[in-house]
Amino acid sequence: MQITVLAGGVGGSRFVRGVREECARRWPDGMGGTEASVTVVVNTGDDIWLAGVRLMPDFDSLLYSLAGVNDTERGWGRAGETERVAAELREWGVGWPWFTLGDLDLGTHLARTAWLREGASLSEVATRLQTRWPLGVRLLPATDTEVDTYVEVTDADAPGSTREMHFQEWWTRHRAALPAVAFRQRNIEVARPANGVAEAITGADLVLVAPSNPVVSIGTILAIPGIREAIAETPAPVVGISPIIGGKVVRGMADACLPAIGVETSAAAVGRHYGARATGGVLDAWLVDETDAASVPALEASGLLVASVPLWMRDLGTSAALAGAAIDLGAEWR
Ligand code: GDP
Ligand code: FO1
Ligand code: CA
Repeated sequence: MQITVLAGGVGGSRFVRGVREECARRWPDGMGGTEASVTVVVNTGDDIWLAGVRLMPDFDSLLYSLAGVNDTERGWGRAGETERVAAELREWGVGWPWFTLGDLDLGTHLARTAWLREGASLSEVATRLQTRWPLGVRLLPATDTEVDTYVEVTDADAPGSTREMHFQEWWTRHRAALPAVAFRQRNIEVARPANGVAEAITGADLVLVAPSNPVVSIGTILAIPGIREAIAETPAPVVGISPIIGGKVVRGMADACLPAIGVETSAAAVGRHYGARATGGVLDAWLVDETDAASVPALEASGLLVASVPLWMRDLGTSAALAGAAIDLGAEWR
């Protein structure tokens, strides 16, 4: 069984941990692992050069979380982190005072940057980073091209005009509170899927769209030329999981992104936005929460196979149950 998941950071890592767990239960290899192979196509739109190092927030969230070395409270970075270097960088005025580069985390950024400077591609760097811990899944950056996201916001100082800032400044400094007019991924038009990404989609038995931010995580992956084509082509069922429950984002601030693309914060609106593959969209099936069951008939009329199940990933058990529901829905579609 080959499963390919499109994913962002926090929602993505909770879900992928569930997929890994459920695969080990359904397809055990007898050694506590799984015979299923899971590939995760990871959003790179949040990436940034800061203080001379390359950050990959969503990739690192998945890496640390699957390795079990993540800070579960903050949702990003390493457990047991210290911030001595960050304090020094602030004294030097390097980086952003509102953005913390932890000491352990900086080790990752330095290693990644060193390899990039030696000429390795981003996907080669990603492979090296994964050799440190047995993750049980393969992480692939969606593209090797730098496609950092910039946010166009209304300018409070100059009414009627707008200005642009890096997604990380908007997200962490302004906590996504400045109204976003548009999200732009630089150079996305010349980007290509990284080595193995298109094949992971066209060669899969099941493609899952994680309950990740539909605009700046999944939206970025889908905007890379070649990815939608691979999704259109794959014989595998494509099953998405709503990141919205009862009209609210479960964690995070994705609701600050949806208005910029004209999509309402609801499971039904996001499902319609992704659309049915039969009509040029990316999904065959869509999982909504039990509390959104009333939206099922209308969504089914739009050509999607829809089921309602508990979508809250509170712990490994609930994440694995959600992964199981997605696998079952894919099997039903066939
Ligand atoms: P980010 O890159 O760290 O912002 O994380 P993602 O893009 O992977 O996911 C963010 C989305 O995950 C948010 O829109 C949340 O609504 C969603 N999310 C977080 N926890 C849960 C959960 O337990 N269940 C569901 N269905 N969605 C979740
Ligand atoms: N998020 C914050 O809110 N504040 C930070 O200082 C911060 C630092 C940081 C450093 C490395 C990294 O990989 C992620 C970091 N994040 C921080 C999380 C990140 O800004 C966002 O949550 C994601 O990019 C959205 O997915
Ligand atoms: Ca992200």
